[in-house]
Amino acid sequence: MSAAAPASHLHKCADSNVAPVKTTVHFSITDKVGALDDCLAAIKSMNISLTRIESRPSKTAEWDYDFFVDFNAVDAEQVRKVAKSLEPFAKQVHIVGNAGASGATDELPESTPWFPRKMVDLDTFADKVLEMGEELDSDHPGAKDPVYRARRAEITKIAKTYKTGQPIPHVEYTEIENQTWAAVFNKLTTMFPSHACREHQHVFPLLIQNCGYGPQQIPQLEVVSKFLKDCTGFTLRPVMGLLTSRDFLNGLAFRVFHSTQYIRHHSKPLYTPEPDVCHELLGHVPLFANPDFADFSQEIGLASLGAADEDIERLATIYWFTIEFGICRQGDENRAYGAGLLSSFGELEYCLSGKPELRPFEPTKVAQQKYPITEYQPVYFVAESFKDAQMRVREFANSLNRPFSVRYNAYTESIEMLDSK
Ligand code: HBI
Ligand code: FE
Repeated sequence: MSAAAPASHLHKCADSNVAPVKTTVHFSITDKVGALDDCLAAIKSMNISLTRIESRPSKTAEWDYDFFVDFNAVDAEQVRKVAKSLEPFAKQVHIVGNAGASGATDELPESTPWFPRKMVDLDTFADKVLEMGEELDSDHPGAKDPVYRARRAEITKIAKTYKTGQPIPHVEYTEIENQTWAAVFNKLTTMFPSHACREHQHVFPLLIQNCGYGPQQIPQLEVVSKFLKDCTGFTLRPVMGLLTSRDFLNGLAFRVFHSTQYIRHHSKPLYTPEPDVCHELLGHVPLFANPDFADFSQEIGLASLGAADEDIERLATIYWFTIEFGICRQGDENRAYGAGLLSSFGELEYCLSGKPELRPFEPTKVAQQKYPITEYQPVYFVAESFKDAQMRVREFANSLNRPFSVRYNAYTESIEMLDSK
């Protein structure tokens, strides 16, 4: 296993369907007195407690209004009833939620897996991590170290309670933690000049100047997040551990990158079976400061909103072969831009050694590629540029079947749904 290559649990991406079913009903009404009253009365008569109601001027027909009504449904039957009760009063009733997935989909109006519409909706991901900090796999170097586990619990508590808009709390890293960071930092920085893409190398000195990068101590996520915000509008958000592919990719639609804040175990500084702060800060962060890469990443995120499970799997595979293990063409050389490569001493060397197979980046092919998670990749995909890769992903996203298209409004930090494409 390469150092800092993300772990074997990354492919477990199925969201579990647990009651209550988080649901958003989306409908439009014409500008007619009492139209909304009728709709809400219909819902109210069913004794459902709503968690949020929002209205917006419609994006499609000039004088219509779009409504977004959130509630926790007890089951698919209840969602169906709500949708039915609205039909006489509303146009285009659309369900966003997982109730349809559990069966009888044909009786429901068009149903789409739930997705965040506003940045604050990302707060709901916090307690849905796949692997908890406290329960490390038995092959994790820190599994039998109670001090390490307690320390992780302390750090992941920050992510558990973090809310959108707050500064990311400062972590006072210990001497041992800073030494682990130094070992990784010193090793990798010797390789960047000959192996990292020019975008990574361009930003790295700025991170040293502005964000406290260096061998002395682990930089603070808050400082790094502010820097990225200035560069591309990307921000970091602390996360307890691995999210489902769906949640993780959805974050990218808002230019939010979920970042761990804890560090690998000190017994094996050049190895980690999962993402840690070294992987995030040395691998991912420098690229998110690049505007084209930021656009590319958000494109994958937007494609993941409300996507079917199979499409999430495809997009996660594209994510894997680009943002984690991507190589790009620069002049007459190949260089690494994937964070899994840039944070792994061994694989960074290997991927450009001429041994593995390199293929051109074509999303439809990449999306079908199987990959090992615990060893070096046998095949890598080479992008011509981030702009080119973004255009290809956009084309790929358009080929996925979704009954609406989405657009991110940076002013309101929310997703606009455009009916049909
Ligand atoms: N969760 N916190 C976190 N960090 C990741 O890098 C990550 C994840 N979940 C899934 C994932 N990466 C990818 O492998 C794809 O499944 C999207
Ligand atoms: Fe990663």
